[in-house]
Amino acid sequence: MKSQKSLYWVMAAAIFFCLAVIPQTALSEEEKFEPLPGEGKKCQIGEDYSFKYSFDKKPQLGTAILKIEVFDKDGKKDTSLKITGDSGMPSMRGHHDSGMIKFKLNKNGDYLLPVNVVMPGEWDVRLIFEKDGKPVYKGSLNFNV
Ligand SMILES: [Cu+2]
Repeated sequence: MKSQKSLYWVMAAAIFFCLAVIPQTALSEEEKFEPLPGEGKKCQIGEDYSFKYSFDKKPQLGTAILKIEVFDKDGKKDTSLKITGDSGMPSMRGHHDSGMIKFKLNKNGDYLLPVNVVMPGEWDVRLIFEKDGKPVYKGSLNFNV
């Protein structure tokens, strides 16, 4: 009798989790990434920072290098943030996603991430900017190949 009752609660909790918790977290994760205005355009991160992104060449099949430059309030280049990026195809989530990969800094203070484009279509890169271990900005950029 007692085990039946606890089984009921386990089932109820499982159903609740599937119906309520999973779709909400999936949805809010997707919503949190702000669409970026475009290559070379300035994006504001709160009051203190801004950034812009560009590709080394028009993305095509193969590896494209995504470059991000971060600036402080005074317009000086800043390298104190940590940036990670997850590239993939929005229409084929889970098929080619790279997972979150950390950008590498070059000598000029540019943040660089190789993006592996393996098929034609619409691609996106979802970006997370962190300052002192805390996320300060989430944005996503799209491009077509
Ligand atoms: Cu694909």
